[in-house]
Amino acid sequence: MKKMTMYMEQKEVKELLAPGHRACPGCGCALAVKLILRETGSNTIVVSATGCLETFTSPFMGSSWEVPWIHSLFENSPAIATGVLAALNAKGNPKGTKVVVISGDGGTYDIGMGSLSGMLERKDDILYICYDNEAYMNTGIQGSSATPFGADTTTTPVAGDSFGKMVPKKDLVAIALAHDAPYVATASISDPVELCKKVRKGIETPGPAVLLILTPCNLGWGFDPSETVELARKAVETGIFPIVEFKKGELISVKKIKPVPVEEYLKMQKRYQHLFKDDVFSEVLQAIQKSVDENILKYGLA
Ligand SMILES: Cc1ncc(C[n+]2csc(CCOP(=O)(O)OP(=O)(O)O)c2C)c(N)n1
Ligand code: SF4
Repeated sequence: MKKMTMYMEQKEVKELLAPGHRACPGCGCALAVKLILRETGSNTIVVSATGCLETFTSPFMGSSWEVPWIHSLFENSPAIATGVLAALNAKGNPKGTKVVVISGDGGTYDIGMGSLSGMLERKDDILYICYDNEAYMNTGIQGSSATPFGADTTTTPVAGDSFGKMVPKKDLVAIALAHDAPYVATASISDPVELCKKVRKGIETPGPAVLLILTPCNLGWGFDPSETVELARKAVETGIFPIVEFKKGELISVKKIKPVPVEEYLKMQKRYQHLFKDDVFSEVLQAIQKSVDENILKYGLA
């Protein structure tokens, strides 16, 4: 806490996500975006795809955005951002305005993946941020390809032979690295100082940067709104959400942990409750712990 206060004291904090928006209490995404905008400052144009963020910040006749903001289609926020950047550059971009995309995991891992791939290939100087709540929350908690193995959603239900999501989450970090993105990192709302530093680095890196932020959703994951930050912290401490940072393809930092069993994280959420109700799911639990152990080894987290 002391660390955060010191960091915040160094800068003038002007909230660029105005209060009064319609996010659920305890929404991890709302907290993340507030932090992101503190770091980007007002000389920024934000593009957001359809999703919870767009919906809760822009009800008809209102907006919580204190920066220029464009709502794109669900599938094309990176392409829109490229157009905004091209327009800025055509006018010489005299103020050095930055372009930032903030999209959900459905908009990123699934429907906008082709558009993101194009943006990364073009080497556009854009910071792409995915707020990852691990499902399509705005339309009723449908599973996305960011939904983790074993999680219960409305389209990966626990019924019959199904134990929830039956395939693992896609690896967005690996996908971004495969495009030679010069800056690729993950962050958690449980460490706002680090999150803000990574936003800054992403903005300052010439060319495209990709930042993946885990943003717990109390409605979709099933937990008390007071536990949002604690849950985000537990995701990091177990190793299920590794905090890593790559520059020009090289791993330059990881957040070291003393790993706690992943069950401590899973048990906090209703979307995993079925795994603890019947021994038949013990193999699923073991498989989740095994994949977490692989993360820990892969990145040298412990
Ligand atoms: C082409 C298209 N398909 C489907 C939709 C319906 N839709 C609107 S928001 C949304 C879910 C967005 O999910 P995500 O990107 O994960 O953001 P979240 O709602 O979780 O914040 C969907 C499916 C749409 N708007 N456009
Ligand atoms: S459904 Fe989830 S992501 Fe959407 S506003 Fe509520 S808490 Fe936030």
